[in-house]
Amino acid sequence: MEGFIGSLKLPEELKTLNTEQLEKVAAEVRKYMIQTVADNGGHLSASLGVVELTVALHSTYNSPEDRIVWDVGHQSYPHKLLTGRWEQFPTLRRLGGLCGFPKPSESEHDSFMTGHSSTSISAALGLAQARDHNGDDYKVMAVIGDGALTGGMAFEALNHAGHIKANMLVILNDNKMSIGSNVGSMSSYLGRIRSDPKYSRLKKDFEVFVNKIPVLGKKMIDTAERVKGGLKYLIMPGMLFEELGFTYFGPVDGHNIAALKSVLKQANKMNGPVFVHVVTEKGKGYHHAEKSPEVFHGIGPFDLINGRPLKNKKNPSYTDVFGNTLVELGRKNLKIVAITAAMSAGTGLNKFAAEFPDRFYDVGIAEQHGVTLAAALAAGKMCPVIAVYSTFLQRAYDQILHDTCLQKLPVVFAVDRAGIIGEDGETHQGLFDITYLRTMPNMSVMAPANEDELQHMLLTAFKYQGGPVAIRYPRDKGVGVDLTEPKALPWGKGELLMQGEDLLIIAAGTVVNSALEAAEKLFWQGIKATVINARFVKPLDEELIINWARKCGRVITIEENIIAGGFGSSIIELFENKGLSFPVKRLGIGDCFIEHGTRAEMLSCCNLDTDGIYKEAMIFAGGKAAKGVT
Ligand SMILES: Cc1ncc(C[n+]2csc(CCOP(=O)(O)OP(=O)(O)O)c2C)c(N)n1
Repeated sequence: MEGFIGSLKLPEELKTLNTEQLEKVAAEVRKYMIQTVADNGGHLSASLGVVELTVALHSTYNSPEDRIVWDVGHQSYPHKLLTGRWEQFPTLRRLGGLCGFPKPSESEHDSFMTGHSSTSISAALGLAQARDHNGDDYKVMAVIGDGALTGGMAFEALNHAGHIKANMLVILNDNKMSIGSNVGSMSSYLGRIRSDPKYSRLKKDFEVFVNKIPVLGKKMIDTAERVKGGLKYLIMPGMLFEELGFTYFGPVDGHNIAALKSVLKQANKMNGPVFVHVVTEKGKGYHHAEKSPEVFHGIGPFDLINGRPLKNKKNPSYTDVFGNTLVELGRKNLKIVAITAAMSAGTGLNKFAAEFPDRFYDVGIAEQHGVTLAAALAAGKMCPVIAVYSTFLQRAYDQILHDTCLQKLPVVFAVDRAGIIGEDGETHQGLFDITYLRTMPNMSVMAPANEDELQHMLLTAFKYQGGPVAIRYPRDKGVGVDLTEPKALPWGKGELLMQGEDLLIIAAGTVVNSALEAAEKLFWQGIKATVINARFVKPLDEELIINWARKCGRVITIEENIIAGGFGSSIIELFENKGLSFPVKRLGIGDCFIEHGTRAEMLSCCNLDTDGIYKEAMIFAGGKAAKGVT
């Protein structure tokens, strides 16, 4: 550990430093973070924006006794650096290395695991209540972004914490941005507090005015401090939070360590729930990130000097193909409306939003609301598509089941980042959607083997209109096939790709490609396999599957999903329903969470790459194979 920070015992000694020294710490943290993320990729903009806030927090509070809960957790890099993980930081997001999100098993300074948005206030409230039950005495705080504050859970928790007058601190890191520009009336309200000179002028004028009235003035301030609805509350910023039961401080410049420390000191003296409104700049201190905070929100390795990504994408990603195809379909079908929960760029909806702003909804980080909105749009005879990452769609389980499936409403679910996610790790894996979607009555589920098939599936889904349809596809670039004119696929039909009578391999999704390669390797070992691209996880192509199972006598299923309740399980259920019995080997993810690493590394760890499938198939078919045998 070099530099000034190298001479310090962290985080304790931060408390002994003056502002100038703390600024030095902030500068070193920022530099190291930029260098590391340039090498490893990661969430840079959000972390850059909270460097001073993190320094101020750790120089005011005693972590790990005092508990800091970082909402989403993508902004926790400075926290990691100041709490004993400096040396390990170059392993960030790498296989076996530091996680990109807070993780209690990684450090006692990470008080609660996060990754999904808007959970921090609930978590901090729970920790604060546990502290009180146990008769302990420490501080608990949530650091939440203005984007995360658009999520319903954040309001539920504010509502609860204010009501029970919990002793806790909520720090709003307001940088005007979600991943892209933040949306919604709460965001506009914060904007007014931040930038409307009327608020600050009124606040100042009021204080000057009342202070000029010797006795009455002091009394008025005191009264206004105590009495809700008093004059002060009518004109002070943050009134909404005051009305929810919080004492509001701010807005304070989140890059001014002295100002931050002073506000935190005042906040510390208060009893009950306190809300500190901190204004920061996303991407602060790295001019490429300041200029394009959205690009540097989550980025792969990049060139430090020019800020450009190092990897050149050759093939379009599944996300790109989805976005482009949707624009094409949207031009022909004016009923198509698209919904995102604050992931417009991530889900490829930017182009649709630009061309059809009236048919596009960014609902904020509100997956539950987004799904019910989509269901009701379908009830109103529109053709909604909601594009969501698999992991975040988990939030809306009940809205899919109760509001959509139950009424058989034709909503198209574009389930992006389905399968192994890669470097974001456990909190972001898309490994459960086949299970939770296929078990819902009326839901249909498709999984394309390649990017061209994704186009056809999207058109097929819009044409179907018999109920909700989900299409799941991975965070990956396409396999490089030609993109043809989208055409409707035969409903519920799979595709026979290779014929052999020793073994039936049925794969769902892009694992079809590895299955084919594995089958070729098996062929050279004398094992002739049939390979079926399932295309439909539900409804299954029963005829095709049963015919070939009978011919081959044993079946391997492959999916990028948990095995429990997944695609392979649906094949076993099919056989059981038909009174058939075949040996079935299900390849997928076992009963565990998958950590971070590259997508290729993790697919290999799970035996879902070509070698892994080949090895498993050899063993299942009675041959022998070591991984890597060609
Ligand atoms: C439930 C859920 N939906 C979507 C996301 C993806 N996501 C990660 S960060 C982010 C924006 C968060 O904005 P904000 O809270 O303001 O933090 P900032 O990045 O601006 O610091 C989103 C939408 C998520 N993590 N969780």
